[in-house]
Amino acid sequence: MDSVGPLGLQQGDGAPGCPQEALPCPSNSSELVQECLRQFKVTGAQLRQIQASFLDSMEQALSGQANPAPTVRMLPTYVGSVPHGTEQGDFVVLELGAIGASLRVLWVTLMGTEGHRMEPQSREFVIPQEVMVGPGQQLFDFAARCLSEFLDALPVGNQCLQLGFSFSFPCHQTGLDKSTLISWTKGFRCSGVEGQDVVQLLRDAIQRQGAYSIDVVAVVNDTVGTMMGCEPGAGPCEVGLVVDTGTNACYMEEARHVALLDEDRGRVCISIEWGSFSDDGALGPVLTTFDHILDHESLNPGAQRFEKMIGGLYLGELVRLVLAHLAQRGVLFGGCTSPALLSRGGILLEHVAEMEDPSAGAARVHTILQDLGLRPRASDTELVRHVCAAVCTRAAQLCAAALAAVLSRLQRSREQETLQIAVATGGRVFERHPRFLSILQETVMLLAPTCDVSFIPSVDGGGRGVAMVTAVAARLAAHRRLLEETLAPFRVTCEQLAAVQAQMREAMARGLRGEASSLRMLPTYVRATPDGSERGDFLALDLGGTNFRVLLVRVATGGVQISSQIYSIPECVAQGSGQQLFDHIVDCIVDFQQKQGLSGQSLPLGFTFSFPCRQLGLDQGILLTWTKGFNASDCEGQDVVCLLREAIRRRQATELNVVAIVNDTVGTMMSCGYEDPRCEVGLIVGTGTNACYMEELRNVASVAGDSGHMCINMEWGAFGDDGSLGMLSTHFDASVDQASINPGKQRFEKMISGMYLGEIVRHVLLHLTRLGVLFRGQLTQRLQTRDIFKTKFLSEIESDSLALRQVRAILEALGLPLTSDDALMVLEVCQAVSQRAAQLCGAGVAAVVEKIRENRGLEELTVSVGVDGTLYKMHPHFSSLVAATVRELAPRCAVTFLQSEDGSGKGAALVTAVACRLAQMTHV
Ligand code: 0WK
Ligand code: BGC
Ligand code: BGC
Repeated sequence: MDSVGPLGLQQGDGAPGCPQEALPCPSNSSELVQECLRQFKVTGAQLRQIQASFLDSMEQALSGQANPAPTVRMLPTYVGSVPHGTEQGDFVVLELGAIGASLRVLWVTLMGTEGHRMEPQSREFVIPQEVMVGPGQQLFDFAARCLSEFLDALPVGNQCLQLGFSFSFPCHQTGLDKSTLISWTKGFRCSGVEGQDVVQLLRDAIQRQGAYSIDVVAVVNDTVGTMMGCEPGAGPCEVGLVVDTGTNACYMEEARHVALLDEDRGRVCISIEWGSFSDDGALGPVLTTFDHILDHESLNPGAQRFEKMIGGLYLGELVRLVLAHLAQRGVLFGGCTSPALLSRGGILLEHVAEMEDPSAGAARVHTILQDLGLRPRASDTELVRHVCAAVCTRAAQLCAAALAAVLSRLQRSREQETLQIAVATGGRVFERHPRFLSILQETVMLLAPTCDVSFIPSVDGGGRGVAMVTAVAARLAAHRRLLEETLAPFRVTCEQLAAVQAQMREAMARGLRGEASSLRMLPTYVRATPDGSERGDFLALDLGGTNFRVLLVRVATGGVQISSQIYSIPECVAQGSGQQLFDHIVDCIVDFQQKQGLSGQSLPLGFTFSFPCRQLGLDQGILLTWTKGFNASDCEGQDVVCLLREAIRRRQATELNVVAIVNDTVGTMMSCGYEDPRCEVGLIVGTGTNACYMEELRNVASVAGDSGHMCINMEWGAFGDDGSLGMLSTHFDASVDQASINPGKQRFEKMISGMYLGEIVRHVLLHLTRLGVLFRGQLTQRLQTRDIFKTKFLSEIESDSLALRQVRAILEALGLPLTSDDALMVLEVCQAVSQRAAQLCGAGVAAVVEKIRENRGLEELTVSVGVDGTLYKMHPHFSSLVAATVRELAPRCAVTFLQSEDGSGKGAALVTAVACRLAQMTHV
């Protein structure tokens, strides 16, 4: 008598053949078979338990639970929408892994909504066993060779072909064309591939093959291809179910339920990878000893347990193990076995499907068993059919339990009591097995009675679906290329930034010498930064930024106290008459004095006037030109201190004593200089942008004296107005400049500051929409509205803490019709525009600090820069990009950026205090 194997199964000496003397057919062979097959019976309760445990595992994985790791993977596939049939074009599809030991290449032509359906051309190539378990490079080279062989037969010429790669194994996808293999399944076990990006491996192999120019634009799991290939009339299918050598399903989940994704809108296709489902509690009771043997002898013991009970690669094996067991016990075939019966893979899915097919008579079963080297007796054929039926029925029922869990998940994620859904099915188990689909349908109806499910067989194994995804990927790839081309001019190189720095240095030198230069280098008559001895109460005005502020500044030994009030400057006043503007300013001052109980008190007043002024003294400033949307008449060329004093006179607010006018850069430098005496540069990046710094008086041609310092207001906003920034200016900058109230002016400012960045972004978005890259090409009225895209949106959209979902919310509030990819592209546009602005600003600061270092003939310079302005303060990355650019371009300067807390009003008060102190000293 043969020994009993460790699993308690009869294990003949394994040698095929018959026992010495033929074993009579035991009378109870049928019971013996039934008793053996009872193991494959799965009760309704067990199926429901599997369904429930499966659903739990799905939801644990969706929520990103890692410990214990759920046994189904729930992998996002980056396919965000079911096909809307508009896809067009010729695509090559390479299928690897869907159909066991062979790969398939297809040529698919998509005709869009209008055209009729074109039959894909395809060819199948058998993969040699040694290639399936050899080095990964060998497998991908084999695939690339098959690709060429297939294309050799087609008139493709040397056009660049777009390829969709259907790779039917568990992969972590990070994009439509980026996918890392987690683990092989289904008889594949090539080395050097797990953990690698399989798209890159294929691209490298195609490169090595070098026969055709093929662009691999998408990698797709076969379930996704099956779902996407669903006949438009029948669908849309929102579940893809494959039972071929392996088994798996995908479905459209609400993106907000997928923790891995930073999406809250729309749906995303999830590849469940249910082959790895195992839950001892639920599956343990239905696993038979044959399942354990099969798993133990498989290439990946312990893995894909669920798949090994359903997949076509295993159904034949399970039947073989049962038949071998029954034969060795003399229950079947008179105890005879055969090499096919005793060797792995001896019985294939085709055998099982045919033997179970009611239309295939006993004779056909007999023939098949004979072809397997067996000598079946008449009674054997029916018993064999029972074995096939038991194995396949269980497979279909288990598949149904999993599918029912998916349907329950869909009901939950869509909060629907009932669900009407189309499931695309693919794979040879469906095609070849006569009853698999019907058992599946019946069981699903039992387990998911509130779901109305229609099963749509995929017409060509998903090749079309893969082509659909490839078409979408190709469109997205084309969009990405157009986005990159559009944003390329904003990518400023280090060399270009160094050139800007050098040009700014030359312009500074020319400006200081009083020669023609786009940098006016205006002396401010501030000769020193505060030394802490300033004292007194001062009124200060702060005009030119986002807000107009009136301040009371008390400078005392204990420090500086400020109380202030913001007043608005309506556009009609900013662009009205100068008299109206200055009368409005004085009204605000008087209102402030009343509120502060200062009425009648004569306090020295410092006026931060943030516009280019040629100063003739501390309290004399001739407005050269308005900027930042101001355009009040009869002011340019006027001394604004006089204009203010006239308005004060008109208002009889005689107690107001204007002592100093300062630029906001100077006010900011002084304000920060009060805390840090090394602060010798003032920088504003707000509505406008500008900088000032302490220059050696000897270098200032327009002011007498060779010793000491003079703070110079560079008015760098106008840098490049002589065309010197032409090489960096884009046609978007030109559009913004043309549409501004001062075209041709403030070109540097218009590439950097808050008043313009939003507009630059809007023009880029318009351009990309016209190209069809964004917003489905819909040019909405809102997007064509000037200034609708505020610069603060850039700061919000680029903040790291903001998920794409919030980016979407901002854009939707703008009434922009978003697709899921749009938000990401808008974010990239904002990043490109703000990054260039910060780098250009950094190049400017580098020019200034290097000037100071060289002025003082220092090897190393330590200096602080006082900064203010909404853009600099609010944008999440602007300040760090400026600092990084300065480190790059001025490595011998240790620069500290001090964000001004109290604005330049305090600075204006300090300048006034210094002026008052100097005035007292001269009067003493
Ligand atoms: C606050 C300063 C003010 C300056 C403004 C610039 O107190 O003088 O003009 O920053 O920033 P913005 O308000 O334009 O963003
Ligand atoms: C793979 C899946 C694939 C399924 C059907 C499984 O072994 O892990 O990715 O979808 O087989 O081909
Ligand atoms: C003005 C400067 C000012 C800067 C920042 C520019 O438009 O010309 O004077 O410093 O904006 O507010």
